[in-house]
Amino acid sequence: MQTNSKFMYEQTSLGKSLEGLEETNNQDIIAIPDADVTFCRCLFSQEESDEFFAELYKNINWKQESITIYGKPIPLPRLTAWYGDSGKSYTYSKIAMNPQPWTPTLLKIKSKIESLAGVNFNSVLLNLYRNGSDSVAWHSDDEPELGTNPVIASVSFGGTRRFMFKHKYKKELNKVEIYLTHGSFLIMKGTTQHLWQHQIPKTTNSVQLRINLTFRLIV
Ligand SMILES: O=C(O)CCC(=O)C(=O)O
Ligand SMILES: [Mn+2]
Repeated sequence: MQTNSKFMYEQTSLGKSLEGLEETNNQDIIAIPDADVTFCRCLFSQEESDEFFAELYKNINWKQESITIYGKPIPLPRLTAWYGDSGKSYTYSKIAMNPQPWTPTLLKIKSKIESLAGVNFNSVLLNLYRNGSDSVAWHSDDEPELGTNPVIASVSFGGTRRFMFKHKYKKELNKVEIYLTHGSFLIMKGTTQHLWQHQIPKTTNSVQLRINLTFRLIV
C-alpha cells in the first residue's frame, strides 16, 4: 500500500446534477420511486474527512476476501473489513464474517450518523477501493440478518466514485447515479433494498483511493 501522509480530496463537487433532486440544507432527498434515499454531500468537513481517511486507511485490518465460484476462489475486487458488537456475525457474498471490536474512530463516525439515521447501528462493513478496477457488483443489502426494510447508512472518504441504482423489476425505470464524494453520507431505507440494486462500477478514469463504510443493524 502507498503511504498515507497526504490525502487531499475535492469535497465540493457533486460531479453531476441529478434529475428529481430537491436540495434542502445540504441534504438532498433523491426522488426514486419505490425507494427512500437521502444524500448529504458534506456531512464531514474537509479536515475531518482527511483525518478519518488517513486513520482508517492505516489502522483498519483490511483483508482480501475471496468467494468460491464452481470450486474456484475468486478474490473480491476490493479490500474489506467488518467491525461491530461482539456476537453480531454476518454472511456477505457467502463469506461469514465475525466482527472485530469497534475502534475509537469508527465509534466517532457512528455516533455522528446515528442521530441523522435514527438508528443505533451494531456493525459496519468497510470497503477499500484501491483503483478504478476495484468495484462492487450489482446487489442489494438484503441479507436475512438485516431484517425487513433495513436502514443502511453509507459514509465515503477519499476519491469520488459513481454509485448506481437499478430497479429489480421495473425495467422501464432509468438507472439513478450519485457521485459519492469525500465526507458524504447516503442513507437508504424503506423498500430500497427489496426493490432496487446498487453497484460501484469499475472505471477507466483515474480515481483516488476510496474508503466506504456501510453501517448496518443486525437484528
Ligand atoms: O462503496 C460503496 O459505496 C457501496 C458498498 C456497498 O454497496 C456494500 O458494501 O454493500
Ligand atoms: Mn451494498
